[in-house]
Amino acid sequence: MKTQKLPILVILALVLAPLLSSCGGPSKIDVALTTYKITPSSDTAKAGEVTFHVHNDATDLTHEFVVFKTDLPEDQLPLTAEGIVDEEADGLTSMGEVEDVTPGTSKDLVLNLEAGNYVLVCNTDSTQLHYSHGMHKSFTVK
Ligand SMILES: [Cu+2]
Repeated sequence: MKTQKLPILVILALVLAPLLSSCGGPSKIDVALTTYKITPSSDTAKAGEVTFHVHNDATDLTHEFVVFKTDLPEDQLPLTAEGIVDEEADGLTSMGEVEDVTPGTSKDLVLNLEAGNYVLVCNTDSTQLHYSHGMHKSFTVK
């Protein structure tokens, strides 16, 4: 009996180890902001703690970074009368944001995200309406 149990345990360990290591641990996403584009290092993350390391690579404008949980298409979020994304509207939930990321600087945003669909947005209206100028990117948490 003992001689048969041991190989099974070894096989279980070999199968489980990679599974466990792939589902634990926080995700870290680098997010580059430029005028007018958001470029994350990955468009997916694992559910749990996600750190967005947001850096403004633009030389001209200050940007911000907002994470919305929503099933809406990234370019069809509800807008306010002023033309920015309506953060209070039905169909989306603001999960958190960093504001006033000046050119050449960075800020970290640490969020606890469940599996689902998200949209990353710059919702600034300085000079132009940044969202309407393309500062949005869909993001999936699995
Ligand atoms: Cu912006």
